[in-house]
Amino acid sequence: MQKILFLVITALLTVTCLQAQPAVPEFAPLPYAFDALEPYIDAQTMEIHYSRHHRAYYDNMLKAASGTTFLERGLNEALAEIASWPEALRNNAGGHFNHDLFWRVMAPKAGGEPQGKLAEKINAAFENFEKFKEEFKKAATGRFGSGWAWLCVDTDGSLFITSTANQDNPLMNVGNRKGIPILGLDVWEHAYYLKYQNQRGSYIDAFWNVINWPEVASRLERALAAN
Ligand code: MN3
Repeated sequence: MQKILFLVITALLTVTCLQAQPAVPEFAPLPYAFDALEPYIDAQTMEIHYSRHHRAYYDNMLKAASGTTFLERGLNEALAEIASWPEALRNNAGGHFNHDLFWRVMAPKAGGEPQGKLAEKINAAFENFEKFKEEFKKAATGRFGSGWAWLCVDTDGSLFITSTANQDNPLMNVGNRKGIPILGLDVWEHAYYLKYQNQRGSYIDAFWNVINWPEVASRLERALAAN
């Protein structure tokens, strides 16, 4: 009887494991050429940043996640409970998520100003677009050392700006203000040093010329639907 029970349980576990295939995130292609964001972000920085830095975070995330259930429910869910996972996952899964977002919220021939609901929410939170830019720059320049500046959606649907250290992000339960990031700026030196050297402020000013506002607006819609 015990043996039959054991066989049934083993069979059930096998079926369950086969069904629950881990959702391995992809290392998506850069949505434009390395030189597409010139002169604001130079081709050499883009190539090294995407092919080496981002690639290393991605590969190391898979390595650290292998043999664990980390990726099974999806990357966003995993990041939301990152405090209970090893440091290597926090750094590398964070690094992968952050860079994947970063490439997509930029585009060639972009910039300008946000439109529609996104513009309304920016005005509601920061008074106007210029004041939003000032506050975002303050967050990005004020982040000591390496990290990110973010525009996020709060649980009530309003927008706020925050910054995180290293490869943390506002999805993580690690003590920063939680929210759904819809725009992010990488302020690690590897993101700007070749072109801007120590002038982080000039790099932040250049960022406004490459922001893909329609993409940020569609991330706002998804965040509102998920809240
Ligand atoms: Mn980076």
